[in-house]
Amino acid sequence: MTGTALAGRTPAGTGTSRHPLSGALAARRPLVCGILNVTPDSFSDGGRFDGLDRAVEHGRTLAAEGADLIDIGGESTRPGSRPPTLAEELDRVVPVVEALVRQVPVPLSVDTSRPEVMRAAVAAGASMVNDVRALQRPGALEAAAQLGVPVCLTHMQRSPETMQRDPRYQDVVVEVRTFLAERTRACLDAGIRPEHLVVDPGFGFGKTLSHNVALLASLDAFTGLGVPVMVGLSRKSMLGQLTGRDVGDRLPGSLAAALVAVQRGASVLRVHDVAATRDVLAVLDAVGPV
Ligand code: YH5
Repeated sequence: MTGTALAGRTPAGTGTSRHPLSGALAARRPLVCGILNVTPDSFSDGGRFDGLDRAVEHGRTLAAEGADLIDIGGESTRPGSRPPTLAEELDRVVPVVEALVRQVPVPLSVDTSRPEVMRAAVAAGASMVNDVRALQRPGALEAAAQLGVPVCLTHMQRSPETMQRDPRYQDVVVEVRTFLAERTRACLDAGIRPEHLVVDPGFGFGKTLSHNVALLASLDAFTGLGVPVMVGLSRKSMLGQLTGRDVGDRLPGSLAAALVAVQRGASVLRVHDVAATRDVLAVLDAVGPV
């Protein structure tokens, strides 16, 4: 983990103020990123947060539970899902960012692959971009570089529509690490500051259970890239496959996965259950480094 990771909230490298995330990363404490889905079909909550008020209320809850940041997403990347139109995605995400930025003292991240949504969300107050397509869409890399905010790059094989149709790798850890190294290089070449980069192996994004388990077991392979590692394991199907539990009963599996991830070097945990995850980290912290 780099000491200055995620420093600098001010646009395009103009200012000297530090990103609110940088202190926690410098303190070597794993960060908890709360998930705020603003999709009508939001898989983990049955679409309960389809209205603006409910989404904002849930964001306030995540902050009150101790989230270090809140990731707001308007595209369902559930396997087989079809993407929203640009207008739909903007309509879902931007009002939530606008409202929440005034109500919570926590930095907001936008989970999007579209440059237009990145720009609109940052203009509305978001201070990080989380892109499961690792800034590969036309214009996304340039938009992120211009915005001057921290960026999370995630690995995905193919697209959400097709990614779970027979995913294959020669060596999943090597291939995902190589991809993330290439995208990190592309970001640096585009002028994104190294301390603004985070990488994520993309659990569930074009991976079988054995691919996901191999990535979790070898997570320390990604810390060698020299930037913080984020993981999104919370409630995912790999935990359903390992435990036999439906999505609503995956909290114990999610907490075990979070613990393993931190012990193998994860710096940011993207989770639904912020309070419970904080409890795991409190116990881990009392024991000290592995
Ligand atoms: C991620 O891993 N994932 S959206 C299926 C589930 C539960 C949750 C029911 N955005 C990631 O959260 N961003 C998403 O099973 C992400 N890393 C990063 N950086 C999918 C999701 C989910 C999918």
